[in-house]
Amino acid sequence: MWDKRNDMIVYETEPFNAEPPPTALAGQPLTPIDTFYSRNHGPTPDIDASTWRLHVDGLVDRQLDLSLAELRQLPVQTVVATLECAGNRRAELNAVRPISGQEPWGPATISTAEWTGVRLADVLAAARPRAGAAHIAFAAPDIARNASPPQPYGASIPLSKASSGEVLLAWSMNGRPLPRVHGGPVRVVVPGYIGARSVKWVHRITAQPEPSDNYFQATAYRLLPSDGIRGPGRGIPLGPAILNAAILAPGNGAAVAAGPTSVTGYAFSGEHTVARVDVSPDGGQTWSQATLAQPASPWTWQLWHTTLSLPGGPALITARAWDDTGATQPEQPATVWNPEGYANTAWPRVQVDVRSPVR
Ligand SMILES: Nc1nc2c(c(=O)[nH]1)N[C@H]1C(S)=C(S)[C@@H](COP(=O)(O)O)O[C@H]1N2
Ligand SMILES: [Mo]
Repeated sequence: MWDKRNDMIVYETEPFNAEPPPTALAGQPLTPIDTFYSRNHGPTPDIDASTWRLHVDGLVDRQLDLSLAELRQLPVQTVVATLECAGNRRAELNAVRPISGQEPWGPATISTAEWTGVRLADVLAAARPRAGAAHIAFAAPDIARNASPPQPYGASIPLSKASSGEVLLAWSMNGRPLPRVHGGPVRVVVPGYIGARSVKWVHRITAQPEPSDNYFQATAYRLLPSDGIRGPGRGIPLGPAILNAAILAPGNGAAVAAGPTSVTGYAFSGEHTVARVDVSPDGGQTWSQATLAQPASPWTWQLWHTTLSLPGGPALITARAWDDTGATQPEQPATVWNPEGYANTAWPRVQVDVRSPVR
């Protein structure tokens, strides 16, 4: 479905929610479109690019109403950026204490693409936000039935982020027209922020003094205290992505031959840089450093690899990333467990069975 690879892990078909098997992401700086995860809260709209329009309003000197052809007259910009769903790795939180009504995402709800479009900053410069504008809200037409009350998808980011050069209104992904399921004809791409802020099928941009009151900004995508009571303004709103990492290969539960074992994964720290990744062959007793690949841009994950020499029998491979501020990942999912199951950044672990060659 949606031209995805056959081995995609599909949690729901309508709305479409799917991630690739972790090994499909291994060693690839850019994720092929057929492998890129997809997260949807409502049915995928079918928007005619020739009649699509973008309205810019709110606290601006000049309201805009742009066609795609008009948008394309602004300077074209390409940014390679990683999108990570805030629910990435929720399955490991479910194992601590079950989280109901949320997709049990594995560690592959993250992908990287080359996005092309125009800078949101250039559109805002044309509209000229007024004094008092502090947030830029995005609205889309897809209606999320599970929102309370049911409503179209929306989100916002601070004006300072919206005015930075990296935030795009994109119509192309990996050199191809933006596929419908990924937000075509035009989506927002907010590099360094949780995926939820990269609003697909965007049709309205509003400058305002406060963050969006849309359900997905005001109520969902927040770290709730353990009482789990949700409501507008409750919990810590998620914006910039938090330092995270995963092991992509070998896969969890894999059998590997004794001797040197190649271990690969990603680390991602949103607006920061990953400074180091440590890998342990024994569940965190001893550590060595992985080799970090040069990232394709400041806005992408950093792939890493190392070779471990594992003794025979069961082994627990563990990793932990550090960023350029010295922050590192918490050891246990229980430390970061939260009622909606967002932002699991605990040490990733992969259990393997090391088999000695038969003599
Ligand atoms: N209009 C709209 N935009 C949306 C969503 C949505 O459901 N509707 N999902 C958000 C979430 S939670 C994520 S993680 C990303 C997923 O983008 P993708 O489907 O291109 O991977 O889109 C975001 N933008
Ligand atoms: Mo998400």
